[in-house]
Amino acid sequence: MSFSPITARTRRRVLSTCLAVSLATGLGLAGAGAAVAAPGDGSVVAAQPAPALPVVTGQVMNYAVNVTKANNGQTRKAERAVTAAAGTVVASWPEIGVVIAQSDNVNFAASVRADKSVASVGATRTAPVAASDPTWKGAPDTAALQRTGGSASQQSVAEQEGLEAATAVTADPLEARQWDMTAIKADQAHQVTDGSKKVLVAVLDSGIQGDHPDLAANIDQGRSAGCLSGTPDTSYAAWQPTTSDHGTHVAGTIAAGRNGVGIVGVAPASKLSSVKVVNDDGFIYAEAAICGFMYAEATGADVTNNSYFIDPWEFWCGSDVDQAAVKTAVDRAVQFTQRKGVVNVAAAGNSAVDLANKTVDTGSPNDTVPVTRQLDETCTDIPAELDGVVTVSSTTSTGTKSSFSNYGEGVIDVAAPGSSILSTVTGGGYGTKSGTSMASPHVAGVLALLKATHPRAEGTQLTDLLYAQADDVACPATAATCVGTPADNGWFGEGLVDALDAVTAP
Ligand SMILES: [Ca+2]
Ligand SMILES: [Ca+2]
Ligand SMILES: [Ca+2]
Repeated sequence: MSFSPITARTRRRVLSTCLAVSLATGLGLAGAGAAVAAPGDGSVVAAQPAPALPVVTGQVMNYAVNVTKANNGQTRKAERAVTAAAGTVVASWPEIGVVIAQSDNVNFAASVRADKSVASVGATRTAPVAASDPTWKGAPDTAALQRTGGSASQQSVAEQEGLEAATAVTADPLEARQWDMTAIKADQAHQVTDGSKKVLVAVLDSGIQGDHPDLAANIDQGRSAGCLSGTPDTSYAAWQPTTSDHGTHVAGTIAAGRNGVGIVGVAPASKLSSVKVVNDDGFIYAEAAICGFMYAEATGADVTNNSYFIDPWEFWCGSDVDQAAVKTAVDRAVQFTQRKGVVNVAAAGNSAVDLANKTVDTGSPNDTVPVTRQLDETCTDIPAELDGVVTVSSTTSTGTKSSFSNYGEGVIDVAAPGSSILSTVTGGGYGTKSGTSMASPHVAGVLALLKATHPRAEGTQLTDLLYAQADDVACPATAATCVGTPADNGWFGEGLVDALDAVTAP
C-alpha cells in the first residue's frame, strides 16, 4: 500500500478495497505442506520432471519462486518446474534467481518446492489474481474487455486521490511555502548548486505525470516504465498515473525544476524516472516491486525512492512459508541493486508503531480479510526494513516527529519533513500531502545532491556521507517512545538530512 495522505478518507478507501475483494482465498492452498512424492528407485528418469503432486484446479494465484543459485541454468530448471506443475512464467530474473509464476493448480507451491533447483516458493497475495490484473496469463477476460475502461469504483478512487488533502493553488512561484526545503537547508544548498542532470532518481510509485510543467523537463522518458505486469513496459501510458497522484507528488519533492513556475525540488537539476509499481487499486505487489528495482538498476538509477510497503502484508513474517519466500525474493532484488551501487530509500510507514518492538498487526492481509496476528522479530516491513535500505521517519514544521510516523531504535536511519508538504500533483497543479511517503523523497533528493557532489561515490559511500552529515535531533524530554542518544535514536535516526552539507562538505 502506498503511504497516501493521512486522512480518514484514505482509511475508508483501504477498508472499502478490502471489503470489495472476494473472501475466497488461496491462503490454505498456498501454505500447503511440502509433501514430496517418493523418490525413484533407480528406474529411468523422464526428461520432463513429473509433478510431485497431482494438478488440481483451483483459483489463479501468483508465486515468487526462489532458485537455489542465481544463474541462467538453475533459473531455466526452475522455469521447467513451474511449467511441469501447471504454472506459467510471468517474469524471470536469472541475475537474482527469482521466477514469478502464475498457476491455478492448488498443489503448485508444494510441487515446485520439491524441485532440486528451487529453494523456496511463496504466494505473493492472498486474493486470487483477477482476469483484469496486468499479470494475468490466462484467456482474455471478454466480460472485462466489454466494460468501458476503468470501473466506477476506480473512477471514484481517482476523484478522491485527486482532491484529497490537496490545497489547490495557482502555479506561481511557490518556494516561500516550502517550509520543508528551508528545514533541510535545500534553499541554502541551491545557492551553491542545483545538482546534476547526470544523476538519476527512480521513483517506484504510482507514475509521474509526464507533461507536468514543473516535472516534464526532468523526466527521463527513455528510462521510465510500468511494472504492473511483472516485466517492464516502456510505453508512455504504462508509467503514467491513472488513479493516484502520489508518485507525481513524490517526484516534485525530489526534482521539481527551477524554471520560474511552481515549486523547486531538493535536487532540481536531477533526472527522474517513473517506474510504476502501484496498481489502480493502490496495491504494490512483490512482482511489480521486484521488476521496479531490477529495471531501475538496469537503466542506471543512482537512487530509488520507495514510499510504500509491499502488499498484502504490512509486516512479512519469516515464520510463514509463503511470506518468507516472497520476502526473500524482494530482498534478492534489493541486495542485487545495492551491490551494483544503487541507494534505495524507503518510507518507514504511517502506523505510528515502534518498528523495533512490534506486537500485533490487525490490518493484514489487506487484499482479503485482515486477521489479528502476533508479530515476532521475523516480521518486517518491506522494503523499509531490508538490509541496507535507508529508512526514513517523518518530521513536522516544528521539528518533532510527525504523529503518524513509525519509529524504532536501530530501524530509523534518518528523518526528513513529511507533514503538510507542498508539491506537484496530477492535472499540472500543486497540493499538500502528509506522510512518511513525503519524507522519503527529501532523502532521495539529498542523496542526488551528494551524488552530484561526489560523482565517483556510490552505495554505502553515499549513505555514510548522508548519515555523517545529518543534523542530530535529540529525543524530546517528554517522549517516552523515543529511545537512544542525540546522535542516533528511534524517532530521528542519525538526524535530519542536510542538503547544504551534501553540496559543501568534502
Ligand atoms: Ca519550478
Ligand atoms: Ca535501514
Ligand atoms: Ca550537518
